[in-house]
Amino acid sequence: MTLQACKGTTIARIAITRAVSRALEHCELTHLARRPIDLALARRQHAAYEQALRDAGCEVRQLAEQPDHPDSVFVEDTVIVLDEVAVITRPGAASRRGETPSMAAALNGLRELVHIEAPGTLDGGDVLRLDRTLYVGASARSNAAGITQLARSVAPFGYRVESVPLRDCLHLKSAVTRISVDRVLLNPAWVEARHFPGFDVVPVDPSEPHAANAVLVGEAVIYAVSCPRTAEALRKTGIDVRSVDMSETEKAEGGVTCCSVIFSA
Ligand code: CIR
Repeated sequence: MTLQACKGTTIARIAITRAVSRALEHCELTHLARRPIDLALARRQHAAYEQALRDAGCEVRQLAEQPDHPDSVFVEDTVIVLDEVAVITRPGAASRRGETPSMAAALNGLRELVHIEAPGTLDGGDVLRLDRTLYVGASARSNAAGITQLARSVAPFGYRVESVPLRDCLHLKSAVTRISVDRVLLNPAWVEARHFPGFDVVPVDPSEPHAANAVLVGEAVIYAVSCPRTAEALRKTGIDVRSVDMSETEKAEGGVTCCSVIFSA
């Protein structure tokens, strides 16, 4: 599938997702209390999310359900895909390490693969790519050894890695994501704006701490309905916000970015 992207180039995009695990209710939780999850609703919402990806121009490739891996719908954490290479992570939560082999298999033939090795840990949710810089959240999930291994893996391709301190949130992309060619959406209570020079910073509405997580596809921004005030503010600045209801995966501490891995074909 192709789409007309900004600046007149035609880009084909693949979005890898994974069917929601029947074990989702047994997910890892760090900052939230456990609440009942409606699995059937989670699956319907996930299907609508995949449709939003298609509507934004992605070819969606859904990986098979992993019944024994509660958090496996959150594919973002298992890999960082760049144009030149894919880095298969070693997730910080031991319960999630069995999610990576099938992601590696899905990318085989599409990218050269490298792997984060023990004692390194790295979650893809901590890696925010802004052009040739990979900002990595120094979170409880991504350790110094993992960040160093990432830096070594991508340096030959001209990427720089910057470690970014965080507070009170799970991943860097809980706190900041890109919403246009020159803007990032950011929660100043969780990460400092000064780490992202060269980008205009749009703060979340203070009443919506989880509002900094957005998926940019071309010029469309896929965004959770749970953050209506920030969504309205983004729309007022001309951003094409595409709302999706993620209430059930949000109970598992997932946002919109973590349910897909998007890259150029
Ligand atoms: C976890 O704690 O690993 C999952 N319950 C949530 C992961 C969300 N991933 C992400 O934001 N990248």
